[in-house]
Amino acid sequence: MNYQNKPELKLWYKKPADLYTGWNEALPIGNGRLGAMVFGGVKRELIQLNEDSVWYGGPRDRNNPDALKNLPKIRELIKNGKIREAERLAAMALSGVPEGQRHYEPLGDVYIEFDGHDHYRDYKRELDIEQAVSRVEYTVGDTSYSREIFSSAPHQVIVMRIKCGGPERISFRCILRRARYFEKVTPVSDNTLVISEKCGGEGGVRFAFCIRAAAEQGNVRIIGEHLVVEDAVNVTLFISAATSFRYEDPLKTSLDFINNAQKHSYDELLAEHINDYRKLFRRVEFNINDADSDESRHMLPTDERLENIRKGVKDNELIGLYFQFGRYLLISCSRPGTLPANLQGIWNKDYLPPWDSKYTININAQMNYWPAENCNLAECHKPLFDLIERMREPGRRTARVMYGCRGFTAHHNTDIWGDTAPQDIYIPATYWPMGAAWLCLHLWEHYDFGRDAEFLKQAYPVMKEAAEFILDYLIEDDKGRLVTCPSVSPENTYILPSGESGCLCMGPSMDSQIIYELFTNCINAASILGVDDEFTKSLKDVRERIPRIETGKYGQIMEWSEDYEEAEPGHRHISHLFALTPGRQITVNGTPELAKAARITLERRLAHGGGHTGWSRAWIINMWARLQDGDNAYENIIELLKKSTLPNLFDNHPPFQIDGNFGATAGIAEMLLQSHDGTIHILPALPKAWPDGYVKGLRARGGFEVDIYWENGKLVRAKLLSLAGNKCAVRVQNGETVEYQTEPGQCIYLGNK
Ligand code: FUC
Repeated sequence: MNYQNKPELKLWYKKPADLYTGWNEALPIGNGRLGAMVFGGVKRELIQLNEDSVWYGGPRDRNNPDALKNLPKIRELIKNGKIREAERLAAMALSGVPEGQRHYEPLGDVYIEFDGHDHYRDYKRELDIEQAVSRVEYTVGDTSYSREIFSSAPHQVIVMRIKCGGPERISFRCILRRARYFEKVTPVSDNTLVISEKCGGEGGVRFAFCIRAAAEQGNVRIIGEHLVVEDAVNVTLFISAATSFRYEDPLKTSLDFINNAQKHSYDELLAEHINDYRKLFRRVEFNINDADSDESRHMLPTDERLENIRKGVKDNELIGLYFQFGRYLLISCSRPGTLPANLQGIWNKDYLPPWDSKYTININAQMNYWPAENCNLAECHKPLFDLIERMREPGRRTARVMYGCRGFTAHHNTDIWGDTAPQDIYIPATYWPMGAAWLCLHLWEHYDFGRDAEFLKQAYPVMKEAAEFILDYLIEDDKGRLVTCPSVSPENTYILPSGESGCLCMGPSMDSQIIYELFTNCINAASILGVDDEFTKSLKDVRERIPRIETGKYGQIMEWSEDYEEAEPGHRHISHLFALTPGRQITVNGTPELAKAARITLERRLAHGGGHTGWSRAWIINMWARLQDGDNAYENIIELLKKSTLPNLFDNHPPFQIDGNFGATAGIAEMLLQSHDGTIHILPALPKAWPDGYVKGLRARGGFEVDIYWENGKLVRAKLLSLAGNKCAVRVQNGETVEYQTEPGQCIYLGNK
């Protein structure tokens, strides 16, 4: 295979995205904090903007003051099988007051109206994910026009360059909009417009967003609320924003961002941007040789290639693009110092978005970060750790006020302020106190991949606090096991032998599996740091008493601590397979019987229509990968592309939700390399559909970077770079495992060098 022959990493289209209906065709750019959807309109361009900290309203204490006194009663009702009554009381006594957290909002819109441009030809727009630059080009008469736009992390501005070549010049007018949620647009100089407002509700952030035009030749002025450019040759637009979440004076800060950017030439800004982005992006390469695919696919725009997949055309290269697009998105919406990727990353057009475009932490926010470590973007994981830190104080309060427990807790959602009180009055999801515990597993994963002892020192007390809550929250069931109560198996319903159905329960399997992971991580962390012998002893004792993973009447992994019938056997959540992934308790090599039961569970879910949301399908890809079944993993990638992928390659819940993008990217990496069971497993789930290919720069736990080359479905060579100097056990396709002791910087070669 020719390793030099790399496919172009571009999404491209022959038509603009429709301004009114085409948000799912528009192309996302972002620097972690400041994002935009670029429509590429010819006569009318729309840049729909987001800034990650523009949220409605301030922090609140929503802990239910009646929770603690009703908790014993709710527990008793559940123990006695009076589920309906327990749920009725929980809805009043355990819900947050008020029931909802804060929501994310758009920053605003920039509309650009070009003069002339009625008839155009040779149109093309693209998103180059090797550069993180979006471009539009077309011709009007004898003049060619082009636009280039990117969101610069080094300069914290969005920069758009508009150029023309030919007899005509560039003339347009710009307006700023924010639906009905703004007071006015203000000119602050003869080339700059500003919206500077407060974002609703008590304690909401103050924000500003600005646009400035700089033209070569021609002129720039302001008429009314329009920024007007006439007869220019080249124009550079600068868009910036800031909020009081980070800056005391958002308007001054946004203007400073533009002033500072303007000290550089456009070419410098572009070069710095590309350079900064590539430091992250270029760490991983993935290429599947597509010899048997139809070569003419290269001539087709991305949306048509996606359509072809729906018709059954094979296009591995599009899968490669989709994988890298996931990495592109994470770099573009989650950088050190930004907020973590929410349900839509940073890209949201609605003032009241689906599920508030916040953080759902019973799978979705976690899934967003599954590719961070294995796909070599560890620093993009950091915003999640900042959020966990922000949740600590509110989470302590929730633990104490609602449950009388130590430590910190959170339920199935959180928001910009780290709100930890329950969200919604929705029985299948709301009364689930495991959010903080699950999030804290990410701290260990970050350590385990990178092995930075300093990081572990800071992370351990947070993990410990999450564990302390669990120690206090657990109660004994009638078999003497220690279980969470009340809780739910997100977001499924069970049927009791009496025919009564319910959600509230004692010890759903997922909770016990999360607890097992959390306690194990704490025990390992404490031992590495040489602290807390007494505490870890109590964790070990309790870990012995939580329910084991059990199989039920269908041979499946039980979803609850009793073998209840599921009301929806095809439910999108497959929470009881947490132990398979992202957890590590079920492994093909370590627990083959449980792995078999996990397969039955998965097949049962799929047979009943499971995987119908994008993220659910992405989870399933990861599950098949962990079951070392590459062909089924591949089939589910195809299903994801067929059924849950929008023209701009955004994942479709529906509507757009970014978790499926990230989950699938992580899953593809897991097909090629795994390291969760104490070994580094090379090509654990290679599908027949990918006979030849290579991947470079994936990360394995223990501080390793791995390059893998394969042909005819067999490993040809692999290189493992040891960054932390740990020992490792490497397993190859025939199951053979070889152990190595390494020095930092040392490379291990398998096969041909
Ligand atoms: C959970 C899921 C839904 C959706 C929402 C944001 O409640 O069950 O499918 O992803 O989060």
